[in-house]
Amino acid sequence: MPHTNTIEISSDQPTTTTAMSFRDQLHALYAPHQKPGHLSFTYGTAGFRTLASTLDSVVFTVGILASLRSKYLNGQTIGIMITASHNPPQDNGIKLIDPQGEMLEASWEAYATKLANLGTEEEVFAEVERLAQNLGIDLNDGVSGNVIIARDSRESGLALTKATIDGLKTMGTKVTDYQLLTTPELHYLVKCINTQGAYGEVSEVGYYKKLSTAFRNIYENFVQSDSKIQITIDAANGIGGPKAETLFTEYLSQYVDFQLVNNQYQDPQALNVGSGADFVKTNQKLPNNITPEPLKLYASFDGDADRVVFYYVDSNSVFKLLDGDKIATLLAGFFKDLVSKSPAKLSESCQIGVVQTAYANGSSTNHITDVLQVPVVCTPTGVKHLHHEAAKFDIGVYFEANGHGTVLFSESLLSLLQTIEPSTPQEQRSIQTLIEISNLINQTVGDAISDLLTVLIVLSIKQWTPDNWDESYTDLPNRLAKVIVPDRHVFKTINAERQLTSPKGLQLQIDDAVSKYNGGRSFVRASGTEDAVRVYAEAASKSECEELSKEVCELVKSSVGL
Ligand code: G16
Repeated sequence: MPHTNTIEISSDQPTTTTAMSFRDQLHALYAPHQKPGHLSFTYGTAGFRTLASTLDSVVFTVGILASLRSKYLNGQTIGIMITASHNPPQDNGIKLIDPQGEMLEASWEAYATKLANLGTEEEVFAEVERLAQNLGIDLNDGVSGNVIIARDSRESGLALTKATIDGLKTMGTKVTDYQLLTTPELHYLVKCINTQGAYGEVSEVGYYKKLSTAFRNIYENFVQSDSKIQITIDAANGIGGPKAETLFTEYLSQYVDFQLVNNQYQDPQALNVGSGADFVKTNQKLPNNITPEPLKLYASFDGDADRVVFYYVDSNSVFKLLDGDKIATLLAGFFKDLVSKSPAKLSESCQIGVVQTAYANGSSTNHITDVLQVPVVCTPTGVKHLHHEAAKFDIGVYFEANGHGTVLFSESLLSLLQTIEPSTPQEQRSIQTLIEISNLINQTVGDAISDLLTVLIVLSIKQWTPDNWDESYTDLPNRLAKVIVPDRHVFKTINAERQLTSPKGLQLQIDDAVSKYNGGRSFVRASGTEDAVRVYAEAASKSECEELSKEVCELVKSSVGL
């Protein structure tokens, strides 16, 4: 039986005593985790991410930083996820989760980068003392921080977890190792712990129960169908597979007929290979091992199940992608409708907004602003940026085109929903649906499993087939390419990553190229998770889009002498 639904807690006790000082503990633990001299690291789009074999020293320092962060926040629990998400099997990474389940506060990313690049024990000690002093943290108060840690299914995950725990031990931090989880499950648990269970029960079972209860309540009250929902999921051979299997088998089998493909999570070499959300979105084609039936819905997760894309083949067997933009438009339209059918006190005050990045297809942005008449905000890539913008709305829908995203409900809206009096059955229905969806969607971070359930339930309520969903607007042909350059950090951007300021002159050349193509748009930015520069292009026709993409890729290469 695969390791699926149980959380194993290796220790809920302090991993070490606080009797020894930080200096002594660091001295005792540092030597095996010294940084190799020739390497340098940056806290990128989603934490540190690179070849797993180079990450030991980094995760050790992240353990120290997480301890400081927890102490700084008066002992609130911080999450540490060991994952490289969509990256290939040989990579790994680490990211920190703040107390409400959100990504690490941006100002601390610089501290993380600084610590990760120090080469000696003395330097690490001095930097930690300096940080502690600047931040008002008492290293010798005998009060330990609190951290929970988990990992995806990568081969390197266990060793990196141990190295991280060594970093935590230097400060006597209490750590609970939840072992194999999806990234969003860990975000959920962090929030549950810090809200003393108000967000949900502090366990993986609690996560399944929260999602499945909301799904069941909506299905039983608002879905009119005699047949079960059908879905096939490509799990990218990652940890989302066994988790989805548990949820659907043990909690939702009455409502959903599911099929899992690419579910070999115990074979780490298969992770994300020919499968998964990134493969499907980037190549705009089916993953391995799916033989599609026309007009049936399929979904792909990524390696740690924090993003999802959908697709189907039409009656002419043409592949059609339903990506993050399509999810955003589906949900924004659904909420707009529900809010308009709510009591006036709610419909007149509730601000709905959508947050996208430069990768959003131009047609989706037009559809949201012109047809749905919902405001759109554009941020740089990275859920950490989108999340903060979405929190400014009462219902903030945020999705990156690659399938990362969720919906945030403001506290004021949630309390209004609890107290407002409906005067018609339709108003009652709208209020109830909004309440249940706020429980169904994982508001801490984009979550492939929770997003999947939300999309399935919305489609069922609307009685929409995949092509009904797809019809709302037509994507402009688009292409996302990668260019490998000697140093991607020379590519610097402004204006939510839509314009380059470096290399000098390149933006003008791109603008020139774009102006030649009907409906053309293109931008270039350095990836924060892979050693590559990403080139996005869209244009009115497929052939123009391909040409524009090629032209801009060539410009990128020649700008760095390739
Ligand atoms: C991470 C981030 C996403 C981002 C993606 C690609 O996703 O969480 O917000 O869109 O990286 O980023 P970049 O273009 O900078 O490489 P994941 O799924 O890899 O954790």
